[in-house]
Amino acid sequence: MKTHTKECVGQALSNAFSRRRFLKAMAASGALACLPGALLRPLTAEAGIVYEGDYQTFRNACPRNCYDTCSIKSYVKDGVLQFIEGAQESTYTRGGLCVKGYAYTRRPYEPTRVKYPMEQQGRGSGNWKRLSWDEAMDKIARKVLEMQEKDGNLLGLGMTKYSGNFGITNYVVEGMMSSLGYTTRFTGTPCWPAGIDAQNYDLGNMWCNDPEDFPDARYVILWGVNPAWCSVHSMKYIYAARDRGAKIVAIDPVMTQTAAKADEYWQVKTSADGALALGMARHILDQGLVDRDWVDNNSVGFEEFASYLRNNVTVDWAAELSGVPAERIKAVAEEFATAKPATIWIGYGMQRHVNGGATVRAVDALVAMTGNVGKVGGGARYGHLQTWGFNYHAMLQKQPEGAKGVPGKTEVKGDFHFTGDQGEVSYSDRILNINKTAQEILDAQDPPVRMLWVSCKNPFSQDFDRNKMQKAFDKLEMVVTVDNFFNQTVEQSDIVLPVTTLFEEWTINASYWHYWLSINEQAIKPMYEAKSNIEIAAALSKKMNELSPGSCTFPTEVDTKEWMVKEFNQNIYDQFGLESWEDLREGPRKMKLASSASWSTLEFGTPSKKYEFKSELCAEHGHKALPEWKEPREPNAKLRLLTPHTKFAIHSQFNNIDWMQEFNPRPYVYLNPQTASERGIDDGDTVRVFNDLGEVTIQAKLTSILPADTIMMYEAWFHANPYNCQNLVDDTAADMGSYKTGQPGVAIHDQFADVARV
Ligand SMILES: Nc1nc2c(c(=O)[nH]1)N[C@H]1C(S)=C(S)[C@@H](COP(=O)(O)OP(=O)(O)OC[C@H]3O[C@@H](n4cnc5c(=O)[nH]c(N)nc54)[C@H](O)[C@@H]3O)O[C@H]1N2
Ligand SMILES: Nc1nc2c(c(=O)[nH]1)N[C@H]1C(S)=C(S)[C@@H](COP(=O)(O)OP(=O)(O)OC[C@H]3O[C@@H](n4cnc5c(=O)[nH]c(N)nc54)[C@H](O)[C@@H]3O)O[C@H]1N2
Ligand code: SF4
Ligand SMILES: [Mo]
Repeated sequence: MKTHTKECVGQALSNAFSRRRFLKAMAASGALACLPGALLRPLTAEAGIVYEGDYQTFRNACPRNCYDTCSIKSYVKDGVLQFIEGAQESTYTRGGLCVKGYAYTRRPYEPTRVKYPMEQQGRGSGNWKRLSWDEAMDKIARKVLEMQEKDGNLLGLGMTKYSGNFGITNYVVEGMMSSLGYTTRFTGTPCWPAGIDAQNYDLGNMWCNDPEDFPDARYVILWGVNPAWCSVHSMKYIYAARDRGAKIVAIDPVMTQTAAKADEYWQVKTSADGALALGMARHILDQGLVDRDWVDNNSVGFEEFASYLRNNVTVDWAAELSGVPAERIKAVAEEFATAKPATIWIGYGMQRHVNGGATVRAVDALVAMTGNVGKVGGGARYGHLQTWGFNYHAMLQKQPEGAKGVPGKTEVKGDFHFTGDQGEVSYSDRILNINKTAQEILDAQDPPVRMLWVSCKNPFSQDFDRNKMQKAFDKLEMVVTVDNFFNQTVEQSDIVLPVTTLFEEWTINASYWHYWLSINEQAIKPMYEAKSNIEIAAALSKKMNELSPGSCTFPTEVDTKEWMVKEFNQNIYDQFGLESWEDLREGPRKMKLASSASWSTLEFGTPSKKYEFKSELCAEHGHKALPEWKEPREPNAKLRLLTPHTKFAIHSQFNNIDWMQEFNPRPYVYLNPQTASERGIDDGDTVRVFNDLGEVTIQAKLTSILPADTIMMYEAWFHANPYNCQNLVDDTAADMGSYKTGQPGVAIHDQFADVARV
């Protein structure tokens, strides 16, 4: 505390000041409001410290798993973060953040933050006792050594980490595990794996156009994506496309805010998009609107695809399955095929289905058969990892001499397998599926998962089947969670360790959507006793080596900034035209793109080097070679349940912060008035949403944005509120994902439930 006197005194002031700014910015122009630059005095620099008037300024970046990965400029006075704005230098961020982003000023100072290492007397009791760092590390290290002693290896130590903070240095959590030995890792991703595999089969990689070239499109289909909430900065490009004459079509079972802005909206039946895409493809074929030139020169398997369409697909069939009128399917198919360039933004929501990968392949095919792949303003846009070629030094740590694990080398499945493969090894980690975390913990034997290390991850809120997760946690002998807040997983942990917020550490942030790179400078000192994930690894190593010399290879003294610098390499410098990483202190940089179009050379990454309408590799992996229709999941309750992402939170983050609660104080289940009246439910009634897995008691909100067969709750964590949609969401796998991410995706939107008045 001593070192933070100034911050703490400044805190009340700071927050009163910046809260007013926050509300003003919100009021000014919605989500993209930016702060008035005229208030700021000119820039002066001394000894690497940048001042604007009385404020010291810093470069930061939003590290959440958001398309936008905003570049942030932060203003600090007397060691206190006063306010932030979107960086002006990035044409993508263009000076503005989202409603959540503006609340960042509050995050370091939020009163409910985890401030010290603490131990809970009985999981779920809320009876927390403060520990010193030394005491916390001692308890953890002794447990690690006990497992090593008992099992002869560390496979009893499990680690789960995902998208709490995607700063490159946070891969240190994996590195810390490797430095202890061969451990159990939960791998895979709930975000986008089915679509990644689909794009790999079709194109040979996942690679999207620069979103800043949307204005060049003459036709834009937003398919199962909600950028008005999930990628707010992309909307300006979509509006720009429309201003230049493009038509915008949105396809979603929910009339989202994105759909509300479109020129045409299709309320597709959930999980029926594959049929819709194939119906459009059949009509394009029948009308002779296939781009023969493109297809002949750049693809394989089109004739087989065409004959599949002729024999199995009709527009009427597609209309019946999807609920979209046949004449609209025909009209939009014709418009799409003739407007050049035309593009489709394929959302992640659409592929979280048992047929999600097959659906993405059918949508890719529409873009390819109309010759729109490789074109500026065109493309089947899904995501990319072009700007992520860092050293992953923090991640690639060496196991201690003599460490044992799973015999043999792990078959490295997919590009996302981050276990620090060290070349010739006789042992490897035990790999479990992150999308079935609860089941995997329940099933793991010899040894069982005894201890779980949770970092940048909130399994109780974000993983699937909460009742099963509770049973799984009951099996664990020790749970350590590293977090900023006392979230629902911390509630079920034995020890919590306080971690820095983005303003308190150094890191680097890249995007999976746009092509900008940002540095994240330390702008304020760590609050209370928070440490960065790198410092936590060093502290653990120190204790491990004290108790048992040689038991951990991680350095015991670290400097987070130096570790950030170690992540850069010449390729990154060349890619972004940087002399040194320090150039990023002047502002974010954009990759030097040969073209804004992905695949502009039309040399694809597939085995044939062409676009593959027919993929033998896909067939080898147990799917259809062609992008055929795949049946959806059988309903197991009366209504379909959707739990998509909300405007006011990223998963379990933001919404717990007091400022955000002013915007979004409570959760609701949303239902169509007809669904409600059939059940005698009025707006505002307390209802029970239930299925075989569990139930949620919640207030009802009636809305006509949903069809009558669907109910919806947004995934989110409300501080001091037991709400959790995972009581109702199971861990059924999506069809694809194993090829590139090592694990299949998860059918988050193939869920069913019913609702009744309490
Ligand atoms: N029902 C349903 N479930 C879903 C989804 C859905 O649509 N519906 N979406 C899925 C998707 S796409 C995703 S990406 C996942 C996301 O799920 P998670 O990966 O769990 O992501 P978050 O909830 O954003 O963050 C997890 C935790 O990281 C913490 N954190 C933040 N910064 C740091 C840091 O610097 N260090 C450490 N150690 N911790 C930090 C946060 O406080 C938070 O408690 O959820 C999935 N689950
Ligand atoms: N505000 C905010 N922004 C975010 C996030 C957040 O939680 N909040 N999360 C970030 C992360 S981790 C991710 S993965 C992305 C996700 O970004 P998006 O993919 O845009 O968001 P989702 O809510 O996952 O799903 C998008 C839409 O898919 C629809 N959908 C579901 N099933 C189907 C279907 O069968 N067919 C069709 N056509 N549509 C369907 C849903 O109704 C939803 O409107 O956003 C990122 N940005
Ligand atoms: S959540 Fe997304 S839009 Fe908001 S500040 Fe972060 S990166 Fe930007
Ligand atoms: Mo995600």
